[in-house]
Amino acid sequence: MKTKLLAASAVVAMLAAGGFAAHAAAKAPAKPAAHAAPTAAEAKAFVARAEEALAKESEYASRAQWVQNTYITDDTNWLTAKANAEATDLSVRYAKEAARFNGVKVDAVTRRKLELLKGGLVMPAPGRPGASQELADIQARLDTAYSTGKVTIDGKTMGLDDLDDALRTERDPAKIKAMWDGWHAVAKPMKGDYAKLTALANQGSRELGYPDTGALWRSWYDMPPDDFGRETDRLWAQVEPFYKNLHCYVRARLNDKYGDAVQPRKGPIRADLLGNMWAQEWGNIYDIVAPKAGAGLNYDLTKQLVDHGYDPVKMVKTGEGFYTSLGFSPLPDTFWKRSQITRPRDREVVCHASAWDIDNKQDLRIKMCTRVNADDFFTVHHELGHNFYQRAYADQPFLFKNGANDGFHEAIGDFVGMNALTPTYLKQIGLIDTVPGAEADIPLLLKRALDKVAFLPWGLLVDKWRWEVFSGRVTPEQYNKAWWDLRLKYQGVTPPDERPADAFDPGAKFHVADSTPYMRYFLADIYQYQFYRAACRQAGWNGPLNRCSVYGDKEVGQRFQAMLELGQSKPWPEALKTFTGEDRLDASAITEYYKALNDWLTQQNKGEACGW
Ligand code: X8Z
Ligand code: ZN
Repeated sequence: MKTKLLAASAVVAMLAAGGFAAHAAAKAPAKPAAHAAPTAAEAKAFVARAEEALAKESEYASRAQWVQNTYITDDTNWLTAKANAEATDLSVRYAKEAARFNGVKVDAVTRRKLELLKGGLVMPAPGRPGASQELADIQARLDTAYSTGKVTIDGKTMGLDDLDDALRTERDPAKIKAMWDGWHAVAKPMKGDYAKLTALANQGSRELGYPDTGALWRSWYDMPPDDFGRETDRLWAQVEPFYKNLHCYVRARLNDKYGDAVQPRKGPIRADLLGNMWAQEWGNIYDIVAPKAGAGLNYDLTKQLVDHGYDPVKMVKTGEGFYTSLGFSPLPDTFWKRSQITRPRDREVVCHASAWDIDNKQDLRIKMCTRVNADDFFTVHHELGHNFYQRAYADQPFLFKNGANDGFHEAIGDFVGMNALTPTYLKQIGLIDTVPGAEADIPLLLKRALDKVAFLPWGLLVDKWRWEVFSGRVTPEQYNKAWWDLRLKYQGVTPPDERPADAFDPGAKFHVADSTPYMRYFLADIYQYQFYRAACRQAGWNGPLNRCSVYGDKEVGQRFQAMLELGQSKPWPEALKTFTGEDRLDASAITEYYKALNDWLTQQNKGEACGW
């Protein structure tokens, strides 16, 4: 099962509170006294009980999940599903009991905690006996199918991490398509389970008073769920013209390289040609789209990492170094002993990167199948952001041990990663010899935009699709068509071929198979630029924004830490304000950062029929 408030553990997996073992009965919510109107004192006592029990369960489940994630077998799946089912039951019961205090006047902290308890599940099961176990079993099957999926290409068996690696550099359209088709075929058998899981979670959400699970997910942002939906559209409208400009430019360069038969000059882009399985980040095809005129980027970060003898542990140490330069304490020894930094040789694991806080205190870990390349260099900073956030809010009460919202949690490490990718910083740590001059600004911006601006429509559409699925507007027969309709509408991409009738392409993405909400990454893609703009202002930077790095700036670090320490104790606009002075999501931070690139793209696109 998934709960949000118990998610302090695995940040990507957003998994459960612990299953409860022998002493479960003692921790079950006390039965409400029949007919008595509840009092504020009872509410407070209830919250205290819930926090204590949920904290214990969270640790139990985290440990089970860690073992399962790093050693997938029938038995670890069984144990984890059992723990998750028990934890779902417990959380659902607390959510229902919290609703008993709806009309009761209580202090602000207790009210916030009650609201968090009511909405704290990600995939709630209905209360009937056996439902939570059924939900947990289905989830375990989907997770295993995804994480152990294999594709055979030219007699070679490849897992997703191998495919991912190959897609970075493969430039033969037929070979690319074979890998893309192969991976999407892995998702086909998931469709039936996915439909069952959706129905179960919807029943559970309705019992908690939400129209469907999508409405539950939209209720996490300190505003009415419908307003949140509109916020995402407002933000998209702010960045859409820039995305279309980037799309137009990239499509033309792909057409130059591959010709009309592979990538026409007009219409959508073939989704498999962008250097990433989901066309979510395009930085790997920088070589195809790099500006011709003038000097370009004079280094390739992947090559620099390899040439400087980096290994995965050194990448993580380097990431930690950025945080300590801001004044954060080094990671505990247990982090280095217990993390999974590379893929173990002889067993199946969940390779999708995640960060964990096992005991909600200091047992922090990452779980990655790190490779020495620029993407993973960034991902290391991303994951450590989760860990440093977890540690910063470790002194909060259990229900506030979380990000101000889930977008904040995803944005912390990305903000640090943005700094860590600046040439100034790379030179400071000896990864490059010279900082390229002003002539490299457009190339630098383009490289970043290929990853970060290309991501925006994708970050938006994954949950647009799920919201439709949960609401019932999209039925299982329409899953795949609705998926590609959204991919066309927002990303302007199309599959390399007509899709088979039984395809279930959304299942080819980790977060869909794993039921991890995705709008958080769209939000994070905006917050991180707000954080960055604010940090650079605080640091007194007045050069081009993309050249700013706050490495070593302890004052900025201190202010940043002050925001992180709040955890989820305050509505997110307050947390945002403490660091940036702003209290709204504002995509102007991203359009400002890329202004010079957008102007340049407009020039380059003269004569092209942009759009699709
Ligand atoms: O899932 C992740 C992180 C773990 S929280 C590696 N990300 C999204 C993805 O991979 O799809 C980071 C960027 C978006
Ligand atoms: Zn993350």
